[in-house]
Amino acid sequence: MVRPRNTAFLYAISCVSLVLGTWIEPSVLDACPGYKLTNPVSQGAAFTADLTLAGTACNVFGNDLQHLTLAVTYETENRIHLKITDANNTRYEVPESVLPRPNGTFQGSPSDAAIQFNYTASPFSFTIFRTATNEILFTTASHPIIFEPQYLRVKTDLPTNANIYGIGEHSDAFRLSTFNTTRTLWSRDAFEIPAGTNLYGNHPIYFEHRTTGTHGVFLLNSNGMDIKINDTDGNTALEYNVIGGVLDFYFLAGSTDDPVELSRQYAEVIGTPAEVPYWTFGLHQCRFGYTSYVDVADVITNYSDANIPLETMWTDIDYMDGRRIFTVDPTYFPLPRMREIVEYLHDHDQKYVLMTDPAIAYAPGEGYGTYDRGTELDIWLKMPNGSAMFSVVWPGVTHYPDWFHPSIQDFWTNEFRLFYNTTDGIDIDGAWIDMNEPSNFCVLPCENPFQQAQQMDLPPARTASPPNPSATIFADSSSALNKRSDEINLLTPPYAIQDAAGAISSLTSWTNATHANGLVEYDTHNLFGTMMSVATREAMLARRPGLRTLVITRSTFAGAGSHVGKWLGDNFSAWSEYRISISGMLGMAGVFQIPMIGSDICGYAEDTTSTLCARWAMLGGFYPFMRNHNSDTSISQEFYRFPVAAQAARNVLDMRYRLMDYLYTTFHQANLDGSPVIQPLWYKYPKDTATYPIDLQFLFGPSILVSPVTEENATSVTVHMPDDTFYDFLTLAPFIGTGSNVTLNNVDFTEIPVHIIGGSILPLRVNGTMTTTQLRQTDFELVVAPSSGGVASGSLFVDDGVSLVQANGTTSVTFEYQNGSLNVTGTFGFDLGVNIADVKFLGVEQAPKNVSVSDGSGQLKGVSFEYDAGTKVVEVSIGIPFNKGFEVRLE
Ligand code: MIG
Repeated sequence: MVRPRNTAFLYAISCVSLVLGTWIEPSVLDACPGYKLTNPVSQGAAFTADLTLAGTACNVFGNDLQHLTLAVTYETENRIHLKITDANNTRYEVPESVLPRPNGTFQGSPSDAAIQFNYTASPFSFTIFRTATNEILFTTASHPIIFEPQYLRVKTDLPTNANIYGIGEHSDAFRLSTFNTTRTLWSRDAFEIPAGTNLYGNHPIYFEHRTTGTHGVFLLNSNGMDIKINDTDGNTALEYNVIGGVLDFYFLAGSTDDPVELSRQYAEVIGTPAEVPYWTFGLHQCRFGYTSYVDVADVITNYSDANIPLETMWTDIDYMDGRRIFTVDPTYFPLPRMREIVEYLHDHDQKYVLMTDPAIAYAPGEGYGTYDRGTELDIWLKMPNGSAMFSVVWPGVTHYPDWFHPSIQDFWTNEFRLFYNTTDGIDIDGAWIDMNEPSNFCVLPCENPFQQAQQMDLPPARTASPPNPSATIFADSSSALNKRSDEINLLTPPYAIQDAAGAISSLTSWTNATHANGLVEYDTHNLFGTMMSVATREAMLARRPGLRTLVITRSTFAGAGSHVGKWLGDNFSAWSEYRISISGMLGMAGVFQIPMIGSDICGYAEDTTSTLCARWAMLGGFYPFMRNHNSDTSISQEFYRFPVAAQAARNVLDMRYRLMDYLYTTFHQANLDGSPVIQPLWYKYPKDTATYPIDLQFLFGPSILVSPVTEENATSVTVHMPDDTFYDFLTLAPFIGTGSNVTLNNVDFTEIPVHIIGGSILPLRVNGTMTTTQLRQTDFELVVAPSSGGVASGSLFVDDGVSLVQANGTTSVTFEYQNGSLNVTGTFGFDLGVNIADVKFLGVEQAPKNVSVSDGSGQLKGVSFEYDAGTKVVEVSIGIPFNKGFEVRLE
């Protein structure tokens, strides 16, 4: 395959020798002495003790620490915090500034808590068990704890065939295999997101589901680690192998019957997701390789011409001058033209997002303001000798900003303000941040970054002919912490994690690089992306005070979702990648609390096909973050390039637009309490064992089941329909699930099977619009989809969609349906300014004789209704302003 050198180069770096990490006989580790517990002190919800090495040190990867301390706190009824640290020395811990800890002490007695801690003193081991069932959820009884300077090991037994989810970021099945699975957590620029390898983000949390309940285990640790799950001779176990920090566990009880409770409990620890602006749920279009502002303008126009609602246009690093951040290329992306694009977009209620990378070009004496100001403030990540670390990224030789530097926020905010402003800059609406693992093209030993940059032709020269500077680009406006002692090896630690890039400094920052506060990259590497995320969000908020923003990042750590959204990185255009994107989304939105998530629609690397792109448009219509993005060397794939994909996009965007307030309400709930925006089927049907491995169907919010076609050329899909009542989203006809597989046939390339789950009431917009601004001016219609028991409920949250603190008031509506009567109640503090057009009652067996509608002021006259015996739908036309409660009765 012949490819331009940059991409070829990326392939090369992604294929660097796969280092297998350190392998050691499990029996050697199990022969370690472990610890002996003494001085136990119990005080209400808190327990502390000393741990002393219980025999001859095994010194597998360094010397066993002699003295540890154990602290166990019941923080809430559902959460136990267990921490084991060095008794004599302060060790690195994830700074509170990056991940603030929850506080709280459970006021009841431990036996009243949902889960309890128990221990054996000698040799020391502990168990966490569920009070209601006495089941052991976590136990170290069979495997000694090992605590060495650069190697921590904790191993718990699991049930055979345990259902384990999480421990990402990964591109494997959502339910992790219990055979020979190693999840390495170490941020990596992972081109083509290979299965079984460490990817961009790090989330050391797992959910374990049993028919008897769901619980979670979070290890708050940012050091590199391998988490291994294996079944040896029928004994399944999960083992943490961590190369630094402390053992800081949060055990979450979850629930015996509602897995979603566990999501909420995890959010109590790491924070609930940030609210995003309403407009961010529209379609985003991007690609790497738009050659000039003309390409960008054309895409905007072409979407409009194709009648596909494009909400947000993006531009990748192409716009930069020599790929330097906060600059524009004077010929290909000159500032006046960029401003013209922004003005055009804003005039049409559309948005613009630009890429900002972390690495800053090394450019002394060249008048590059960003470099000069950074140097002046000395905000660079440093080598142990105090000099700024060099890396090689797109602009050539670069420095990385030190996100722990006391001046970094001021610097970053100022750069954003200087470049991304309304007066003489580019007034972006959202920020896209990439390469923040951080990625480095410099290949170890990286002795001469200058030479490497030159060999790689960085920054690359432009090959397209320059646009005509005087031509018009828009025809008309028709549409729409702690220093390390010397014996610590920061570059090649004794236990080698299975980093697919090789050595832990390979293709990233040197792990001995030092931050302004003395912390080393060895400990904080996995935090780089999240820290850049927070700084970027702050910079964006400072530009438009009081308004929410959108920041989409590639690298994340636990807690990132409270600040930003994420995309799933460099996938490629293949059906397997289309399928695995669902698992990726389930991980991020379902477990890791990063609901603003999506995968590059139609595929990033390689060439898409019309049918893949069509199917992916529809699947992407049910990603919370819906963006079509493409690599620089792939064929064009904007939806309008293929008639079938264009129609698919129009169809799914209509569904998505109608559902947008439902999605927005779901996000609002997530922001309030961590309720998941995207769910695996088993969250809803926890006793249905057939749902446990499913990761090709998913719930979009609490009430919508999406079952995409998953095979190339197929127009049917065999899916699991739980024992419940469903309704087709488009025909509204009932579908009775029996807890078995069903084949859905005749699913055209422009269709996607979507069902409403019985028991729901959906507030839909009637739509017919090209932007979310227009959408918000269209009426609502309610769809009442009763359960088999004849009841349904739902809710709606509306505010201005943009202000941080709901400055213009809020409207919260509750819908309840039973005994043929729909009750709508709520507070209407935000003026919706639209009507309730109609209410549709689904699954009605017989035509009602009469339908009455009343609001506070009495019965409405002249209400008409229609019954469709085929679909069993009663449609009641209403047409009253949606500014107060009302009742609809089928009689
Ligand atoms: O080295 O900015 O994942 O979305 O198009 C590649 C160019 C750098 C990687 C991102 C991809 C983006 C590309 N970037």
